[in-house]
Amino acid sequence: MTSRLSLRTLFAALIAVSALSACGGGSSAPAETIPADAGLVVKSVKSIRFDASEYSATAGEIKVAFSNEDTVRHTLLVVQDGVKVPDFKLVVPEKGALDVGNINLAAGSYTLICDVPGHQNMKATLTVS
Ligand SMILES: [Cu+2]
Repeated sequence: MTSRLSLRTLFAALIAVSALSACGGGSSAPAETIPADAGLVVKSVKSIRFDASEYSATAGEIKVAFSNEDTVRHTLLVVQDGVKVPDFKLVVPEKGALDVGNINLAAGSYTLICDVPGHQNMKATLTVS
């Protein structure tokens, strides 16, 4: 009787724990707010990837917001024809982090990358028009 009861209690506790972790609880700071006037919003998400494979933006000065919904550090750089756009790098060190920066881009096709070692799968196309 006693052992059966404790097993049941243990089971209930396990369910409670898994429900908690499913909610993503445990991150310390609440996610910062993405600016409403951002011209490009990129999120890093679970499994070391961006939240989309293609993004688009309007040529000129673009406010880029980069958020982290993953649990490891990510960066965001813009590359054109194999050359990084200078003086632009956004960094989100942990879950819930947000970095915002401006970049001036002419119309064209660009690649978004994360330069953290081992994250070479993080690639997306940015079409600026
Ligand atoms: Cu990354």
